[in-house]
Amino acid sequence: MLLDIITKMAPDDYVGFTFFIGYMAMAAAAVFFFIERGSVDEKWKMSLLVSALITGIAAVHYGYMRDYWGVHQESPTFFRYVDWTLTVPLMCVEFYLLTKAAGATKSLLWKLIIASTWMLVCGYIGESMSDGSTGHSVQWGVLSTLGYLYILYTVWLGEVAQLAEASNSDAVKRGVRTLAWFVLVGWAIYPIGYMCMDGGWINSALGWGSENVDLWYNIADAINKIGFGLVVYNIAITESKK
Ligand SMILES: *C/C=C(C)/C=C/C=C(C)/C=C/C1=C(C)CCCC1(C)C
Repeated sequence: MLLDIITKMAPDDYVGFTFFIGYMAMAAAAVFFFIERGSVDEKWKMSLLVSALITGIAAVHYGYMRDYWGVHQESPTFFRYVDWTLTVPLMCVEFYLLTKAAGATKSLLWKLIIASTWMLVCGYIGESMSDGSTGHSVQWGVLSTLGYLYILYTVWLGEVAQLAEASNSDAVKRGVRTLAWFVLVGWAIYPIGYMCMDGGWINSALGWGSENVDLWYNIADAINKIGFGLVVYNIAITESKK
């Protein structure tokens, strides 16, 4: 099956290509973060383990998505959302772990997890039950965005930002600010992909077809999962050298 996909992949199947690259990059990152746990202090090992889990879970799903795309040439929406539903809450865990020493509570963690799950469930309904109409796509897109805005607020101005500011570590302060940029810029790429589906605003206004959905999602995942993990890694290494 896999051999078939490789030998038959069209040279201009750039979406298929990003699934291949995404798979390898996520797998390599997972191995890297896991091994590097050995280079940081005890209290940072959990953060690196979570980075390894995020990229590791993504690698497994990219394996499935690559094959699904190869066979059907269609968006692997189901695997995509299963992956996100596991990995985005884990990114919330990273924010919690980074600000825990400064007083982050479990309730903060749960609020972030609930907001991210809301965001993804609404997005899934928007995509998987799409009837190709703009009404459906916009309605669920807007509902999903409420969850996104809540997370954005929390990491830029709300509890996460305040705790990071109150922490006595420059690495944590700067690191959390960098991660907040990922949420603002990196995560904003996903709605672009979403709006490329049939009935989506970009699809209707600019004529970008639904094949672009996966291209945007794959680019965004590489930035947000590997880049995000590297920022966490950088904080851990800097703090461990003290
Ligand atoms: C590793 C995966 C990550 C960081 C995925 C993040 C996904 C989002 C921020 C998705 C957001 C969406 C909206 C804000 C509105 C339209 C529907 C979504 C789900 C694409």
